[in-house]
Amino acid sequence: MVAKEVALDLYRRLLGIRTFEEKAAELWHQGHISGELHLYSGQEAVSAGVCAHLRPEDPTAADHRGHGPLLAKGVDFKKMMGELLGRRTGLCQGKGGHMHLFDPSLSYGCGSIIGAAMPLALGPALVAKMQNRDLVSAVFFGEGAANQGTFHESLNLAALWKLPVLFVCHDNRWAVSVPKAQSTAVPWNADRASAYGIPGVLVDGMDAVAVYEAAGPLVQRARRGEGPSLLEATCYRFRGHFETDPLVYLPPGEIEEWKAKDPIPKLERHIIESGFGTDQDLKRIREEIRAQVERAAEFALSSPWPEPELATQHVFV
Ligand SMILES: Cc1ncc(C[n+]2csc(CCOP(=O)(O)OP(=O)(O)O)c2C)c(N)n1
Repeated sequence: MVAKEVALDLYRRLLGIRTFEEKAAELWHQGHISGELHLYSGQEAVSAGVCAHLRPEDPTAADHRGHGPLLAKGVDFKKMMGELLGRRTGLCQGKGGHMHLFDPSLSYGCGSIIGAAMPLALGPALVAKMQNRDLVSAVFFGEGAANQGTFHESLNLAALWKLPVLFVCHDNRWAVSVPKAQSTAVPWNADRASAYGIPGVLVDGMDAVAVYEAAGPLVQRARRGEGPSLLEATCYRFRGHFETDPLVYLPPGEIEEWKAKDPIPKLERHIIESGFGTDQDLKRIREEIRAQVERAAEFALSSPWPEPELATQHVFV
């Protein structure tokens, strides 16, 4: 049971992600976004529940499906939408695109190479430890990435050096079209944590309150200097791997089965049943967030393209 403020805060984070992602899908299908688009719809509770414990200065890394943690940390919708549309006003002046989002104000970065974010999360964790700062480095990835060597190397070194890292694995059942059961030797990645002597926790990633409650003690132990842990959240992506995915590999009825567990109506029921808010209150929040996302889309669509000269700025060599 969480307090009213926490439940409503989680609701805003869930809605921020879902509403932004739906608008991004619409803009992609209208041809406003170049390249592929890997959306986070369905997995919102994982980022919302974890990021509610993070401070802006906590280093946060993610992979190709990285919109969730950035939105959950409270990114400026306008700057993020600008980046998706490749505009000059985007987070990276339109040069990164949707898979390469960087926001120094939220200590956030993501990239397209599967498994690459985990070792990168150890660097800022080591710095925090050496500087005696109580920061937590959170890294978000998929269950497919958990079969990369980088997962095991990162868990091992983080455990050995007792680094303040929270590894967050989204088990959304599919790595593109490969089901977890055909790629992973054990049913749960959380169990792999024991091989490195660190806590591994399995949580229902369709339940924002459950994720919030599971992540809290792990974040706090990292802040106290007690080392890393692994949180595995069972979840599901409500859209294709990317927007051109025909979804031919899915067993019939699977998407519908998971949509019935949608984290947003679940939290709405919890809020209403706990007396934390009424239907009207929730409608007001939905409208407010919808308006913010619409304004961000208008801002991005009317933003200029980056000047060609910018191509060579921020290039090291
Ligand atoms: C090193 C590397 N290999 C392959 C790819 C192509 N690729 C992109 S997403 C993906 C699957 C990732 O699955 P998972 O980690 O479960 O994340 P999900 O897409 O389910 O969020 C692959 C193989 C890549 N981007 N990087």
